[in-house]
Amino acid sequence: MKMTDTDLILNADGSVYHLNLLPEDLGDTIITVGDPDRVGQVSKYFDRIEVKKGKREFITHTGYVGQNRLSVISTGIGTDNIDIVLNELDALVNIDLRSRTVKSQLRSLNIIRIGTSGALHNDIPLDSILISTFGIGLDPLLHYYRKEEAAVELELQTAFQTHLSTQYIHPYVAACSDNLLHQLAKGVPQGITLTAPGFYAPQGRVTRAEQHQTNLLNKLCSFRYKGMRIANLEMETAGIYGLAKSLGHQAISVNAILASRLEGVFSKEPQKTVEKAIRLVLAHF
Ligand code: R1P
Repeated sequence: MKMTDTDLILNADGSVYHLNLLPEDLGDTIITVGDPDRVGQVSKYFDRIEVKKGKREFITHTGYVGQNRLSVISTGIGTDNIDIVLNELDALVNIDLRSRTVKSQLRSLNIIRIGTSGALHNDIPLDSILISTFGIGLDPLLHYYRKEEAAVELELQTAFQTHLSTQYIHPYVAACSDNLLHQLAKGVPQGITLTAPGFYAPQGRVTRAEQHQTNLLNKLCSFRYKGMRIANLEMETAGIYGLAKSLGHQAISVNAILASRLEGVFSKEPQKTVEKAIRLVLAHF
């Protein structure tokens, strides 16, 4: 397979179009964050920083924690940006950018999201950390890619589609990487994360606009499947899990719980909670 100049756009220095990175700029583990300002919040823990590059909302710092070379990259908000970030990350490791052909030896990246999120149940404490076992996507990103569907993903998808009972939404389901879950999740609460294609109505927030799903929050809360429930809401996890799986990478999402949606309460110390999530992840390197 050969990519054309428009399939895979490269900048004048040979870097990938949006991330503005060359293959050697990338570490072995990738931490994604939504907020470009969070990149420095992560890289301040690096023993040394070798690369600082960026374009638009995609800021990258690459450096070392001990012997481990890590890159932290901001994705901005939403799975439309995840489409760009994951495909360009994959191109950096799995496509020969000179010949524009797929390499014979493919690499599988470890991708760890450190993001913010709102809890759907009162027993998930504000300012706690939660790891996503599955992402349920209400966004359309994975309708454009094929991935291998595990039986549990298909069952969960069918159960949730039936529960939603609407023609407007077509959810997809993608699981986290078992390896990364095993590495990171010891002692950390876990749950299903719902990825929404917007912040307001798509996450059941009241706005002045009339909405199709007037009872969305309660509907999401009441979903149960084989003892599992939706724990939290955000805007990237399902896209990261689905596209990572489609491209052969490993992904996990670590959520700082900044809101209790049922109580309508927002964290008084969001930066401290995000910092807690960052330290939890970096403690593994
Ligand atoms: C919305 O405010 C943003 O915050 C959450 C959502 O997923 C969305 O990107 O995550 P981040 O703080 O990682 O951006």
